[in-house]
Amino acid sequence: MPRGDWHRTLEAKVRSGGRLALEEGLALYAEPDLAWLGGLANLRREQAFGNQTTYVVNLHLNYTNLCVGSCLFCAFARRPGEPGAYEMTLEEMVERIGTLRGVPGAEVHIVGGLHPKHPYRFYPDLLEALHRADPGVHLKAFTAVEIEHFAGLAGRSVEWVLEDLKAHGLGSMPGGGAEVLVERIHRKLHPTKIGPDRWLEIHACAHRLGIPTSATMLAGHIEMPAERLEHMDRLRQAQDRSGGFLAFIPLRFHPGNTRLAGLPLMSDEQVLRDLAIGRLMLDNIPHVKAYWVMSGLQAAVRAQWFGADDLDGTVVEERITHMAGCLSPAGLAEENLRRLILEAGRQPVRRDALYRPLEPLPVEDEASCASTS
Ligand code: V47
Repeated sequence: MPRGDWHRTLEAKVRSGGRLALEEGLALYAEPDLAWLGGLANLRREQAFGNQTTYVVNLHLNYTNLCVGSCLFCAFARRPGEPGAYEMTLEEMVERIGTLRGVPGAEVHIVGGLHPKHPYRFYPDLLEALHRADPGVHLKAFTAVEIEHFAGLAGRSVEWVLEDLKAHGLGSMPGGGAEVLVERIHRKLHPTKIGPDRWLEIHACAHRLGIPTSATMLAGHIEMPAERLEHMDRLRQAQDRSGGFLAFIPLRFHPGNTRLAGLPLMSDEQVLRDLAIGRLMLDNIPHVKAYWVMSGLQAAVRAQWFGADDLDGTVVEERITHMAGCLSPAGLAEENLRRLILEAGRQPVRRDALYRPLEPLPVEDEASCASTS
């Protein structure tokens, strides 16, 4: 079909809310007109969210980098005693969460390595201590990879672990650890960690228990466009069954200090392409989030015209990507995050951890826009 006709067919499909076929998604990876692709994704984005871009006031708490895993793409993990190894104490974590006190809709995003020594009880105790310190803060914690590790420690099922963590304050789960949901990538990059089927099973289990989650895709290493599409297809099918994914977040791989350090950093254009195709293929996942830490600030501004309706977040002190040579700031003050949205010509709207808009903000809160960096 001539390109003009193909463009018009896809535009009509998107306008009428039709579902894109996998071959159409694959062809979009080869589409030379990136601006047209952005416009197509923007159609879908604006149908649902108009001119608003939401963001969350949050704190990423990477509580330890001690890890028994050995993923090729990771610059964060350390063995005990290795230079750069660290772990936060419970008191330090409680102190950090104190910075969010009284901030409406605030979220703490807790992810760490697979610690070699902590017993299972450490994790519900951690959630309970944080919840007790500030019951108003939403606890978004532990990737499916960590949950599988905890189940091994407890000698219980994943379902038991998730129920127990929920009873101790778990509000939702982040989408990390998915990497690319393709067996070839699992075998090559993270064979000692759970693979695609198990990652999806754990998220399905969380959804059955009423724990919403998000889904990431780590792109820019050894994966092929067809594998990115396979990843999106598996997520789309899983979401048709459970409906529990709140957001899709494509992540830009940072090769520094990893065993893939020879690879180049993916271009901004590729970042935007993943966001746009994610928005178009994942018609059943409501939000597409640009994670400015990994995308970079400039791409995060442009992302808002390539399908992204949300920016994560104030963050405060991200470590996983910074240990891999990432040059973005570690966190952003809320006013600077809002500026990234205004710079894109969008309207900033603070949301809570479940993506519910909170604006208009109370006057005194707007005036003091949480200063986190
Ligand atoms: O799971 C690891 C990835 C993820 C590197 O759910 C790397 O809302 C780039 O999952 N370069 C953690 N990425 C971050 C994450 C996340 C971030 C923001 C929001 C949400 C959400 C989730 O980072 C890991 C892994 O896939 N990662 N190493 C690296 N060198």
